Amino acid sequence: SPVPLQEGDGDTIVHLFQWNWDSVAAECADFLGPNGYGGVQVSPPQEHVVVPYSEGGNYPWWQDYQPVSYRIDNTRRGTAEEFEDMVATCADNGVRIYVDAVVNHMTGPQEGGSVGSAGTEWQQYEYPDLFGDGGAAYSRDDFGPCYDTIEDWNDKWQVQNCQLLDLADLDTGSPQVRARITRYLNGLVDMGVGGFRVDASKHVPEDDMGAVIGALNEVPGFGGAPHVYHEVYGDQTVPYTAYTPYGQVTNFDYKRDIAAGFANGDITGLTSISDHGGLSGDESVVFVDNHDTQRYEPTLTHVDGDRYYLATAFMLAQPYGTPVVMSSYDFRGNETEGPPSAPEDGNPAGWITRDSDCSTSDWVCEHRNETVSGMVAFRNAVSGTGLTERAQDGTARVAFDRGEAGFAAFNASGQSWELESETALPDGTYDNAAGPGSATVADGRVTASLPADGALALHTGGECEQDCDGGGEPGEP
Ligand code: LAG
Ligand code: CA
Repeated sequence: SPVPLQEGDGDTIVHLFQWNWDSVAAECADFLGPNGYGGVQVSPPQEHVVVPYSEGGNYPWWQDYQPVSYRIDNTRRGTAEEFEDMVATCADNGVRIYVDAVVNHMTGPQEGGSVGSAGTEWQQYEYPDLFGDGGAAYSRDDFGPCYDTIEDWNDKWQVQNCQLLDLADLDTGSPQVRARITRYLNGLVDMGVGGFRVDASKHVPEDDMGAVIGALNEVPGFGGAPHVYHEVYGDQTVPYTAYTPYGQVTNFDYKRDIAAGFANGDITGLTSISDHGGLSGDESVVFVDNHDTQRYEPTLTHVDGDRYYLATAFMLAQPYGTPVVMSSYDFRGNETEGPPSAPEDGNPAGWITRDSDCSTSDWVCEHRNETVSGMVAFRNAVSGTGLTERAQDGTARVAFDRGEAGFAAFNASGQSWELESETALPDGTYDNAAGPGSATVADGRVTASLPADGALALHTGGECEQDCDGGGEPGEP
């Protein structure tokens, strides 16, 4: 059965939303590997529809969620060769690639069909060449049994068999359909892809999902089964736990709790909760926002600045769940807007994604924020330890130990916090992994001043050797 990354590996995943393959590869080598990230969730790699116009959006990002075939060459993010190079380069740097696997459906109607990104001609319910070798197709009988839109979301049969957003719903009960999905996924695994974020899992009947996941090969290099997490908006009709036999699940209850808690300065309850949505931490993938919520329910995103990064730091500091850090491009308020594209580069249609560049405002690069990347190191240093709460002040301030390996404090308020707390961290002076400055532990106590919306995070291995980066708050006792 699928296993999460082993303890001691970095377990933090970053979703490099819409990054092209060359840019992901470069980021693995330049930043992610050296900073202790364990994985990258990439956008769907299979051939997709091309939608040249849509309510002001330019080739919307959501093209990728409408597969036309399972060919991985010539998507908006690059060629098959570039994809394979990326997987290898990331693996060399200890970073797993997680593919966003769209297996519930193919395309919407898109006004009667068209040509996909790799040139495949398609109609809704007719996809003539799934692997580019002329050997496998989907036709109308591979879909259904329901060909209508999901209308009653309280009816589990409809949710799993009818059409999400009018997208042609695959008959995943069919052995032939399962075999094709499995061929697609195992082709990626054999290439070294280390895991999957399964799109719209809730819309695939559990037994069908179990059959597909159970047929996955072992990952060369990393070893073991791929690490799988399912996208499930758990509710009373289809609970999260329906999918926990087949991997982890995206815990939207945790997301709501942490995003609202930090937005409202009400965070002290977040340290003690070991159950969000009826899931244990081992069963959960956790996040503050994702590519959908930052558009459709943006409680807390990079747009909110320090408070958002503080929430992300908290998620990384605490032990519940496997964290996914969102990394966005700036869609400037237009939720359909595609990623920055490069019509000039041998790309007449204009939908090939430009290389990511964190020094421009087009790419937000939340994962490079110093608080976030520092907390990835903190998380790796305290891996396997429990959480012991050490201090609270009102509802917006809390501090805790992670075993004897780390101490972290969070101030989700607009005023600075003069903190004095007990800690099990050994005496010494430590760099602040969550921001500028350093702090000293003496006689089992830490004293520091946390600025508004600031955090302090100290860990073993982060002792100041000769000079800490000095000055700056939070600072010396
Ligand atoms: C997901 N998880 O279960 C993705 O996280 C989410 O981003 C996907 O929706 C969805 N499931 C289907 O894979 C995205 C956009 C939708 C878009 C859809 C297909 O949020 O807006 O739908 O991808 O491209 C678009 C239009 C719809 C239309 C549909 C079919 O917005 O109005 O019905 O295409 O033509
Ligand atoms: Ca389905």
